[in-house]
Amino acid sequence: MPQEESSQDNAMTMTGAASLVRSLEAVGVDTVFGIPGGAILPAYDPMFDSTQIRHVLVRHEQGAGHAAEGYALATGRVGVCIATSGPGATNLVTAIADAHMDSVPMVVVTGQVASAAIGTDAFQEADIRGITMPITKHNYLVTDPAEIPRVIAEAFHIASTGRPGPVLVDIAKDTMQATTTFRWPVELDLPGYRPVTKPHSKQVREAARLMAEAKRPVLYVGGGVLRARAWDELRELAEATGFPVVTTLTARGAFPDSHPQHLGMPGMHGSVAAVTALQKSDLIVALGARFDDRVTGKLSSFAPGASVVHADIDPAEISKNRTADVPIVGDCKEVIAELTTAAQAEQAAGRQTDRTGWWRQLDAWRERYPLGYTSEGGELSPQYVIERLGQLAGPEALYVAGVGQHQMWASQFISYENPNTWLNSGGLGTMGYAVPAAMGAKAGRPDATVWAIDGDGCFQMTNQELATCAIEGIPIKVAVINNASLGMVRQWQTLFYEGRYSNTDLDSRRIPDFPKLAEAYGCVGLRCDTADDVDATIEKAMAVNDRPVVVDFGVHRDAMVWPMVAAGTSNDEIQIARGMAPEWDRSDD
Ligand SMILES: Cc1ncc(C[n+]2csc(CCOP(=O)(O)OP(=O)(O)O)c2C)c(N)n1
Ligand SMILES: [Mg+2]
Repeated sequence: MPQEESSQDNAMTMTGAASLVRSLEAVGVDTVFGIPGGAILPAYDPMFDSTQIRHVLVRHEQGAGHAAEGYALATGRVGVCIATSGPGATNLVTAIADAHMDSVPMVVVTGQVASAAIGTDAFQEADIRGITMPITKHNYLVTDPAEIPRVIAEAFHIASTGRPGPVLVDIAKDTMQATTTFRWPVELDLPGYRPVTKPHSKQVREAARLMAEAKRPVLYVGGGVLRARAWDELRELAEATGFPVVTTLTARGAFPDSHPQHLGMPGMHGSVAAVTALQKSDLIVALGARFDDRVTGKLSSFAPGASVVHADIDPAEISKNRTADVPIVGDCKEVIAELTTAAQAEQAAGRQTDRTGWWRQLDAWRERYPLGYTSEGGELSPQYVIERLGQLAGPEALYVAGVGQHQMWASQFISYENPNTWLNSGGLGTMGYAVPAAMGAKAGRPDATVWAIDGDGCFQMTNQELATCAIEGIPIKVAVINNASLGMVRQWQTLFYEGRYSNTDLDSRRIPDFPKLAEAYGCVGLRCDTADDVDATIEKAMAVNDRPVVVDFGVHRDAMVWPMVAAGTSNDEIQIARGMAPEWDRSDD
């Protein structure tokens, strides 16, 4: 980030709009996703001339927002989306909330009505700053064109440092039309914003002491480890301590699934070993995780015997849900590296605890209760489709899920070996995330194979971005796991509403015809309804690289996601199938 004093020499006279585009270029933006309209129109004119910035014209602003998220997660850079005032801006709200919940670095640029008209209910006026106040990390309303370079520099700095998140820059139309002076670099002066990255050494030592003594420890790894790009450090810590690792829905890929110390995903649809390891642990080392209700189940009964070391860059997360015995504020990359050093020092001083009994117990749980599924009635199993997709596309591909049963199966049945290969909407649970997020990921990483794994319900929320993908040359692949229903909601109706399927039947085997819809959008459309055809169909889809492909997999609608901890109940109540709890040995307790 440029920090030097500006010199008069590089001051140039131009419009606010040109200053905006120059500023975006100066922070290194190469791709933006958006749709123009009246209030943002001045910015679109100089953008037309930019040789550095590729503008991807989406079909709905929500698509621009999720595409910016996908771009950010796939590349590690800040994602950028742009929209006009009023409805353009409000269409971005879901994606902004999504990025906020999952700590995705994103800068959102919106046009605002002319400054004199603000507050008059002018045409297409919406107080987008007010609307997004609780779902942005920071936001700006710019009415002075001279501020544009500084605001853009700050927005990118704030979005990408500390705990990442979305930053909104709303710029009045007349501010973009006015003449101003563009100066770069700008000096960043943010006295109220200094994220603590370096952990307190006393806290690290205290954590290492607890770690050395623990008999039943677990490393509880959250998405913060990916945001901090701390996967190498995590592996070193895990191997130095020999602790078991669980990775949450947002952290899948932070630690290789094939690693012998990996117990899988904790939480509502986590593995028995991961859920139970946390539950029975005597020490939880939480790294960039936030004790989300989908992980803890009923909070008061979560891991009753565990002490907690909680490391996070955001002090507000620490002791928010579960009291931390050792709070550590800092960047996970630094914290984890220091924890490893401190843990090794404990070992060198001879302070070690024998954990063979704990590992015997963990191994027994995972051997006895591996993830699995049964094929029902000869119909295609959704889990089988997803498992084969993961095996055929391999661990270098990127997988982007929608929200629902297919998302949980994609998290469970694909083996993630590499960081940032699994993208999904964890915190907000946004149906419609997959297609546009996959588009953004593929735009950012054109050489990678990008598979969206979507539900038939989710797909119908944002599939219009297939037109964008086809026209802009962004050849994503989409596997629609078509159970003709809002499957996850249907599962809850099966379990908790006596099978009364109120408004969850989509009838989407008939309408719309997804392969035909794909063809209409300039994509290749394929269909597969039997297990025997799965491999050949995936291979056919893999062979298409000049345009997007959509595969409609017609699957069994009664397949359910297991294991499951019903919402609001204790993790002790985990079920491995309907009405079936694991059989705990007496010695387990
Ligand atoms: C925007 C939005 N609306 C509603 C929901 C509630 N919801 C969660 S999962 C789900 C069903 C998703 O259906 P589908 O995409 O077909 O996936 P499936 O569960 O069948 O795999 C619904 C309606 C949501 N998460 N997001
Ligand atoms: Mg469905």
